[in-house]
Amino acid sequence: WLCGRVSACLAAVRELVSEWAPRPVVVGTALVEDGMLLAQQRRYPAHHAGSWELPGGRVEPGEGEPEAVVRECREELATEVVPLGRVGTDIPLSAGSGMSLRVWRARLAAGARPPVPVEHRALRWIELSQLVGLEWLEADRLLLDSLRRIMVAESGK
Ligand code: 9L3
Ligand code: MG
Repeated sequence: WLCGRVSACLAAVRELVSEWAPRPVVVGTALVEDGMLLAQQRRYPAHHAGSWELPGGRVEPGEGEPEAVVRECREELATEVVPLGRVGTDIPLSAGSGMSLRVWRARLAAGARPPVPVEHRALRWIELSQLVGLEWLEADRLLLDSLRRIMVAESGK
């Protein structure tokens, strides 16, 4: 009887700890130049193909978030960016994945090459008026208000 109680108790503790554990982070990059935001169109997986997203991907073990932003932009856009700070709030990604999307504002590094779509179908510099009409991934769409604010701030410079 005691063994049963102890193992039930351990199971409950294990469940609590896994809920408290930080969710693995996927970084997104809000690259804004001249008041325009860079969006990229996914090619895979099938249920994401054709939708638009901010460039980025999973933070690797031992990697900082700004480092992950720089690495993902090298891999996906073949360019150099400078992370500037967080944008908006964490967005939980699709149920079951246990990951969160965390977006960083960035600019192109001095002398950086223009971004190109290395593994995506297309890239597009989006103006404010085009922001809402784009077919964004669900998670990215939740950040449109925050993105609009930084585009407005940047276009005033
Ligand atoms: N995701 C959503 N919005 C984004 C990014 C970069 C990623 N702006 C989601 C799509 C995938 C997961 O995060 O389910 C991992 O991203 P990736 O490694 O496939 O880019
Ligand atoms: Mg990616």
